Amino acid sequence: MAVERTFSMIKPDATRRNLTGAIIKTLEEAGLTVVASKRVWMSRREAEGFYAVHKERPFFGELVDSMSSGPTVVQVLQGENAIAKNREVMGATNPTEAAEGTIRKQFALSIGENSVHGSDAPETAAQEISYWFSETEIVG
Ligand code: DAT
Ligand code: MG
Repeated sequence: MAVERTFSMIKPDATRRNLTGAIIKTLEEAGLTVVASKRVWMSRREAEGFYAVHKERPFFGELVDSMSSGPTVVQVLQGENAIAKNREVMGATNPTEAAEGTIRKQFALSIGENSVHGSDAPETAAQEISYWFSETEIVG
């Protein structure tokens, strides 16, 4: 296994319920280190750009509305196998299918308001990190 970086986001449904600390605690307990972090209230345009891969999906409008509805915390996580590890700790997209102890099982409200985002592969991790952070903002 190699030390990797991945992109993570705490979504508006979670910041609104004051779950930022609880989510970061779960990530840290899984061995992931926060090496960059900032609070961002994204515009609709930023949300559309970030989720462009989903633009043809029926839920795209709802997704953009929800992601631009309040503050998010965007972060870079670092650790052994960080991309897969973060996906594991997040749990399945649909919280009813998420495993016990995962962030989505504990905190998600629905498939749309599922509290966290995490990159799914090395290419998307690199793209998503550079969408929100410059190299100088990442302190490993
Ligand atoms: P993930 O966030 O687990 O990578 P994804 O990339 O398939 O899942 O979808 C991105 C986000 O879009 C997801 O976190 C919540 C929203 N979404 C996905 N499927 C949805 C659906 N059927 N209805 C409403 N929102 C959905
Ligand atoms: Mg995804």
